[in-house]
This record gives sequence, C-alpha cells and structure tokens, in this order.
Amino acid sequence: MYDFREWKHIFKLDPNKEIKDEALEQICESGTDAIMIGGTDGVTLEKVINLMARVRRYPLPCVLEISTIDSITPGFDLYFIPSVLNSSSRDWILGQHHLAVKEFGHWINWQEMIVEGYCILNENSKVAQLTNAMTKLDAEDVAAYAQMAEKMFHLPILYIEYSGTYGNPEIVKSAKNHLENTILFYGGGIDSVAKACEMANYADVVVVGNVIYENISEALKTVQAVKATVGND
Ligand code: 1GP
Repeated sequence: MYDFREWKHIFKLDPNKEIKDEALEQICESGTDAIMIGGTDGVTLEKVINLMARVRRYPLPCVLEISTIDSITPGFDLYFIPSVLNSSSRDWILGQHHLAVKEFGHWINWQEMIVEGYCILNENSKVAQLTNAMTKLDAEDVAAYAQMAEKMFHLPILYIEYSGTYGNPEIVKSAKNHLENTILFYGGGIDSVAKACEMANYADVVVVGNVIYENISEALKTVQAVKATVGND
C-alpha cells in the first residue's frame, strides 16, 4: 500500500483530455510521486479505464479522484474522495457520498479510500460552479476550514483548489499554519517552476494539472523544483 503522506508532487491527468504516449511516458517517468486521474467534465468509465491502463505500464502509484459514481472502477492503488467543505449544496459535501456507500458500501475496501476536504477558491472554475462553492473566502476563513478538517473531522487531506488559476500563497500559508496532521494539497495554475516552488513552501503536496497539456517541458521541471522545496520552509 502506498503512503500518500510521503508524497510531494502529483500530476493530475484529465480523462477527458488527449495525451500522446510519448508525453504520458515523460510524465510517468518524471519522478513525480503519483498520477491522479480526475476531472470535472466528460469523465466516463471508458475514459477512466483507458487512461488507467495506459498509466499502469509505469511503476508509480495511480489514484482515482472520484468525480462521478458511474466512473468508479477497480484497479487503482488509492481512491481520493473529495468532500467540498465550502459547497453550499449538501450533495457535494456528503450527499453523493451517501448514495455511493449505500449502493457499494459492501464492496468498498476502506483502506484504499482517502477523503479529501476540498476548499475551492477559483470562482470561475468549472468545479466551483458545479459544486456551488462559496469562493469569496479570506485567509481566516480558509484557516477555519483547515482547523475543521483536522480537529473536527480528522480528514487526512485538505485540498486547496484553485483549478485553472494561480492561488494566493498567503491563504495556503495560513491553512498550513493551522495543520499538524492533515496533509495540505495545493492545486491550481502551476505553470512554471517559480509558482511550483512558491506553493511548495507552504503546501505538503503540489498538484500540477493543465500545464501538462499546454507546456509539457515546464510541467516536467516542476517535479524536481517541488521536491527540492517542499518542507524546507
Ligand atoms: C486541478 O488542482 C488541480 O484539480 C490542478 O489545477 O489544472 O490549474 O494545474 P491546474
């Protein structure tokens, strides 16, 4: 069983986006700690299985970040289950989860299930709109979510999510200052080594997504940059 608590860098691949074999090989052999498969739009079981099978050629952890009940499949090392702490709809906090456990609870290997407390902060992102996230939060608000994630709910991960835009490092720093055990993930708009390093000063794990499809050479450089930075603050 892989221990996500030791990871520093993750590449997130979107099943709804094309990636050529050569690029996938570079990503999987980059030294990143894990591949996370997840997205918001057009995630189907077929696309998830196809991408998982391609990633499985390489010896690194492969995680499914669950976005729809219909696209869950066996074969991943771990399953990350987002619960959107700042959603205004119970569906995205625990409603979908309840449906899934009611239907599939007897099949679930709970050792493989890791709940992520999501805090979504880019109001223009698809995921913010889908989940009705209350994104107008300042550092104190996010620090409170961090304390709730760790002290009230004992969540293993707090994920500060700015998908599509680069976030506010002060907010990430403030969240980190309130966490001792819960692992802090940061994702959103990492498209350069400089941004990767800046967020790696505060987050335990930096998640890199879109730049894979836009500038793969810069994406690859984030791996060593993050690994050299995380935990050195
Ligand atoms: C998305 O946090 C990830 O869930 C990464 O975001 O695609 O903006 O890098 P980007």
